[in-house]
Parts: sequence; C-alpha cells; structure tokens
Amino acid sequence: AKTPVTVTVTGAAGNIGYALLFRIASGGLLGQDVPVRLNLLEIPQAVKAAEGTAMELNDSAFPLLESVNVYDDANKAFAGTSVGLLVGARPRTKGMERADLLEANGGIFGPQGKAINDNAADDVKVLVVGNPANTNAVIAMQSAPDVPNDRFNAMMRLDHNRAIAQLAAKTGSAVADIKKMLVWGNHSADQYPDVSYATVAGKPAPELVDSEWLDSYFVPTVAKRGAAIIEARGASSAASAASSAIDHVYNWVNGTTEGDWVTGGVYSDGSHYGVPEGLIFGLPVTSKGGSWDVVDGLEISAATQAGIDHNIKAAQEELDAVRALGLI
Ligand code: NAX
Repeated sequence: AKTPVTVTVTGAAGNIGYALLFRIASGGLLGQDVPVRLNLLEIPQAVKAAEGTAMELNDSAFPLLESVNVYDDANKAFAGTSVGLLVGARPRTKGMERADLLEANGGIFGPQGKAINDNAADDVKVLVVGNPANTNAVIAMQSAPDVPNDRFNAMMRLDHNRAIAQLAAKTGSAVADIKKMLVWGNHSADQYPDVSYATVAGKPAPELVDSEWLDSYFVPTVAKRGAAIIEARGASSAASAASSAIDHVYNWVNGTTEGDWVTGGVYSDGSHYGVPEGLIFGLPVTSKGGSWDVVDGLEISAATQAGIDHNIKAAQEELDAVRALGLI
C-alpha cells in the first residue's frame, strides 16, 4: 500500500465540508490506492459539530481512511499536511462593507497561511475555496514565505464545470465531449467564461452557438450560478463546490487528460496573457508530475482580452484594499 497522505480541511463542520469529507475519505481526492489521514479544522464553537462529522466518517468504515482528528488550532491541524483545503471563511452578512469582509478573512487566511508555512509537509498543496477565494489565496500565500507561491491555488473549477454543463445542455452533447473550456479571472461575478477554444465532440464550439446566446445567456448564467442555486435550494452550492474541489486536487496531483486542459486559479508570474505577477487568477492549465503548467500561446480575441482586463482590474482593486488594511 502507498504511504498515507495527510489532508487538512478547514470549515469542516460547514456545508461544503459535509459534502467534501466523504468524497476524500472514499478515495476521490487522491486516488483509490492512497490512504488518507484527515485533519479537520474548525472554530471552537463548531468543534462539536465537526466531531459529529468525524463520528460519521468513522461509521462509514472507509478502507482508505486511516484517521480523523478535529482541531481548533491551525498549527496542529496543518502538522505534516500535504493537501490543505481552505473552505472555512467569514461570509458576507447584511450591511457588511467590502473592507470589513476583507479584514475578517485576512484574520483567517493570514494565520492559516503562517500555520501552513510552519507546520505543513514540504510538498504541501493548498486550494482556497472560501470567498473571496482569489484574494484569500493571495493572503495565505503571502503569509507562507517558505512555501513556493505556486502551491497556493484558488478554486475556479466550479465555474469551469458550470460552464461545461451549460454548453453541453445548449448543444445537446455529453459533458465528456466538451474539451478546453475556460473561465478567466476571479471566482466572482467578474469572471469571464470563454468558449473560444472549446470543442464539442471535436467541433469548435464557436461554430455551434451564436454570440447572442454567449453574451446574453451563457456568460451571465455561469457567472451568476451561485445566486441561482441559493434561490432554488434556499442554501448555497455545497455538493457541487465539494465535487469541483475534488476535481481540482485530483488533477493537480494525478495529472490532466491528454488533449484537454482545466481552469485553475493559479499563481501568475507575470508571463501569461498580461496578468500581473502576484495575482492568483483563472487560467488554462495542465498538470503533470504534481505541478501546473499554464497553457501559453492562445490567440486572444478583443472580447477575451476585455474579459481578462476586467478581471485583472477587479483582482488588483481587491488586493489594493487588502494592502491598505495592512493584511499583506
Ligand atoms: P458554511 O458557513 O456552511 O461553513 C463554513 C464553516 O467554516 C463553518 O462551519 C465555520 O465555523 C467555519 N469557519 C469559519 N471560520 C473558520 C476558521 N477561522 N477556521 C476554521 N473554520 C472556520 O459555508 P459553506 O457553504 O461550507 O461555504 C464555505 C465557503 O466556500 C464560503 O466562503 C463560500 O462563499 C465559499 N464558496 C466558494 C466557492 C468557489 O467556487 N470558490 C463556491 C461555493 C461557496 O460559495
């Protein structure tokens, strides 16, 4: 058997945590031959609920699950961890200004980044799910100077998967027939879902759908899907977010499919598509041997460039606000 891998999930007692932990324990995150040690991190008030989830994880008798431990101390929760899923975050509540939201989350992702820096395994990979995901990922990254920047990702995969689902439905095709979908930028309403390079059963997607559908239905439907789910379910996306986090880490660790790419919120070193150095930004990526490569050389239309630029501006404004608050 392979060596067990320690996986830490923050916000473990929350909605996404409840959907995510069982998929990890059943082997979906790393592979069906990799035993897992789960560390659950929660705030003190939610430790009891997380312990309830831990009881259920044990009761499921997953053959790959070596252990489950619940913590309210980030240093302990990240000790020896190889995969950190940063799900717990401070939600925006009524009347809360952006600065308050950023400050509250800086108070979470700064210390967690430091705890990762000081305690995690050398090969640690971190996926930030908690919103605002791209900015929280930069805060955690900046707080972990000894960890390479490219180990901090933000989750764009749910947006990517939502875009695939919309294009499949429109073209009456199977999701498996869709390749090279892309969502540039941020996990926010600013994101730019882009079918320019996508194929449907080998045919270029732009030949199958018209620009009217793309501009007035596809882009806003994907970008505002989170609100539509809340409207329908009375609760925010949880299982689909968990499933996309599984997809992201599985591909990061085990590689992407030949002839396809995925969207990853990855560290920009300033050399791709004009995205400034230091942002964590949705880009087309492939993975091999446990690290991402940005797909370069795509031809960028004026519409795509405008979508990218809009997201750069939004991401930079958010980081400027974070800097003004002294959080990074
Ligand atoms: P919940 O409110 O159900 O759960 C969040 C959990 O985090 C709570 O149990 C809370 O006690 C815990 N928590 C808060 N601060 C913590 C800290 N400092 N350390 C450890 N745990 C802490 O939210 P849920 O529905 O699970 O969503 C979690 C986050 O994912 C939210 O920020 C949400 O906005 C974000 N999402 C991100 C998505 C993405 O695509 N990137 C999509 C889904 C989701 O909206």
